[in-house]
Amino acid sequence: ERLAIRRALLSVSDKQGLVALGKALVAHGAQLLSTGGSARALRDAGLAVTDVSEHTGFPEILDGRVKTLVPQVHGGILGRRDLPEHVSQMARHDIAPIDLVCVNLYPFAATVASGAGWDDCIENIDIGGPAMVRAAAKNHDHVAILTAPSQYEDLIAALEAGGTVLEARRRWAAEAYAHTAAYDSMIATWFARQLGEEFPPVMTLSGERRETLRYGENPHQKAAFYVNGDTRPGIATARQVQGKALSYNNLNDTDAAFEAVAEFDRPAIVIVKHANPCGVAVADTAEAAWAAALRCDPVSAFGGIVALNRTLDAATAEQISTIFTEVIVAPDADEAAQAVLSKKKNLRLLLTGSVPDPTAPGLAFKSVAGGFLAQDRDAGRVEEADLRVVTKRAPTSAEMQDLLFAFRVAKHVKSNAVIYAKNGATVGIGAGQMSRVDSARIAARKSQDAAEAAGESAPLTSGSVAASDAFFPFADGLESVIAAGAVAVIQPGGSIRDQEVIDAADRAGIAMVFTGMRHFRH
Ligand code: 93A
Repeated sequence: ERLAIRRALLSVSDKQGLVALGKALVAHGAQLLSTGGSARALRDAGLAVTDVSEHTGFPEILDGRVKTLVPQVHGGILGRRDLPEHVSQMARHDIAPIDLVCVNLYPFAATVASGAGWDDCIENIDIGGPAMVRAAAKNHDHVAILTAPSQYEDLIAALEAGGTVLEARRRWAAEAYAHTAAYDSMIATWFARQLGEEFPPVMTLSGERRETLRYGENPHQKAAFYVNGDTRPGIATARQVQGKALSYNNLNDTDAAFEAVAEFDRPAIVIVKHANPCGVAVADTAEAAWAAALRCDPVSAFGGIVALNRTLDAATAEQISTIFTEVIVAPDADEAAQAVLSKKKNLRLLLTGSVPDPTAPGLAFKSVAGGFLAQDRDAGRVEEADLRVVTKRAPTSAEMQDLLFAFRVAKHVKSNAVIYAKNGATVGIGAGQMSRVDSARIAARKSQDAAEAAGESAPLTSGSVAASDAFFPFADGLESVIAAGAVAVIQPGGSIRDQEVIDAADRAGIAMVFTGMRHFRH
């Protein structure tokens, strides 16, 4: 059974698609009721609109805080058309039924994000909007509720087919409650923050479903991607220019790659496999950075995710396309680069508009049995001034640049992480081992393999610098790094055996600096 729409109430902050929706409703015989700004937008498009205040006989008062919070509106939404008692009460109180409510709420998140003050944020807490949304969703047997411009198309199609069906109204109702739940959770979190509680007593992870994914990490796991309205440039806000849909693993890896590449000021390339970088480089151009990053581990780079912190140009796009790549993510890509990549139908190209601030605060979550862990995202970064030289020999200025580079890479490599770097490029990455010595050895061995593949006689690690994401608990890890050819080392320090480790460094004549900051990543 299809329900026709005789009266619709439109009250939206996001005016996108509003006029098209209004036109379709009028064309199908509906009367439009609307509030201040929405009514104006509809009228400007030449549509006949009744102001809610005129309809109810009650003006908008208290600076708009009370616009729709009146029985004529809520009775019109909540009244059951199948109960004679409801129908007669509505008639007695002169309440006309409202068959469609289209509302999206005051932009609370955007107001907070804009850095607005307390009063502004409070004023942007929508009261009347959620009340109508929840009321209409409750009475979905008789009323359709729309909360996002992306739903208008379906509604217009339903009008053309003679009205809305119950199944669609139930789906819209579910989306409506998800919308108001996410909204209130945002407000609750904001309040707790204002009170100085970074971690509120109750935390609801809220987001809107962007898409249902084909599967999760493995084909037997179901999965979906949720976005929370955070405007941080990256995976959630990126525009996909070409290629098929991203998988769960693609999303995770692309996020890791783009967050890592954002660490660098110079043109940089990060190649990621299984959420770990397998090649990172900075250079004067993205093309040069690509060549240097690829050289680190060309075998692993096959089927990888490539991230840039600069606009992708045609020359770099050409080079990247010489190997099989799953995803390229960059702030932008010029037309020539897009033309190059368009020949690779399966390659996904994501453009983010800009690069995120790696030092910006934010939260990170991890699920555990029975709950989840919440922590600040790792926004820490060390600069040269934070370093303490602990060896007799101090790093040269070239070594210093590479040390800072390598430690920044270490932050994005799963622990235990050991990274060798030279001339602004990684030359060996050891990730995710249970022992630091193993990470050091694996990185050196992979570098040896890379050198052999490139037909070079010396391992790439000889004369390199090395970074460790956490301190060396014993001298053995450091000795293994020295054996691989590292001449300078960066590590947090802080082990009770620091002196043994420093002595080993001095015996080998290498330079070592302590950061005082650790970058575990699990
Ligand atoms: O200030 S409110 O909480 N009080 C209300 O009675 C009310 N009714 C609708 N906010 C209210 N709204 C909201 O106004 C809607 O949720 C929508 O976001 C906005 C649309 O206002 P306008 O049509 O004037 O742009």
